[in-house]
Amino acid sequence: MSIELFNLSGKIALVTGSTHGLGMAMAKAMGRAGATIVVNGNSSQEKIDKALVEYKNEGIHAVGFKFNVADEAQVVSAIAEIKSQVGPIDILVNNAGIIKRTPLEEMEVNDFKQIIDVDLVSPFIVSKHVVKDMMVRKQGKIINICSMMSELGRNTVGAYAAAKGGLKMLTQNMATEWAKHNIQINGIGPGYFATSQTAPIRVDGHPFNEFIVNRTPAGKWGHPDDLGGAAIFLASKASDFVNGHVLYVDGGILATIGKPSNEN
Ligand code: GCO
Repeated sequence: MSIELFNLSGKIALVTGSTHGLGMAMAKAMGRAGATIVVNGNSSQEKIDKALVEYKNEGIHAVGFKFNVADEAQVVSAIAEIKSQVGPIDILVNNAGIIKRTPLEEMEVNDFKQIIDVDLVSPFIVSKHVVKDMMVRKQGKIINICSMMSELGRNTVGAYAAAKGGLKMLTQNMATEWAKHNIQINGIGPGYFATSQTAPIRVDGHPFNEFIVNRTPAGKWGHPDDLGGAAIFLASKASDFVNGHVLYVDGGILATIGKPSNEN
């Protein structure tokens, strides 16, 4: 019985921004649990095709769809195409996101708006159009990828924190409005992970690198594979009575005030 709880066989999972990084890691984990993965990217078809080879080499059934999650018309047409070519979406992971690290007082308004658009409005757009079918089918899983910045501020990431803080509350409101349709909407809050997005602040000798290792009780950066279990859990029957919850996978960062750098 327990293994069945986490079996995603027969399920179709759309993971936005899943050609690389955390999105790909979560998608691969759900694929290994049996789901068919709908891979999304917006940069190039070449990047999607390259990712599909990676999924295939791991024995994961994956199909690719290039569309911009911030463009409602593209989202509507992509969801219709996915439904006709693959089937109705059972699991939606709103992972696609961007970040710009700039002091608030120096940030261009357009840059601020772009981050809100991609990191907060897009999950609303994609969810709004995916949930319609879930309501009819009386089943569905939506997982919004939040952040440490859903709970904490940090210098130079104010727009991203505003978006991710909003995404936590949007997750709670989606649960409030849609749980009655047997749809579970939750979030995953990754701590600090070794990805291309954090590469600039992770380089050897960068002060932030040492800071995070010291600030994280586990004493290290997360590896993208560390998110797989949380994704499978929130995408599976095992979380059928979990709603509006953000599951932090952060090595303990949010559990502690931290410690002086000379303390073990
Ligand atoms: C940063 C990082 C973070 C992480 C992640 C933490 O500049 O602080 O990029 O934003 O990516 O979101 O949860």
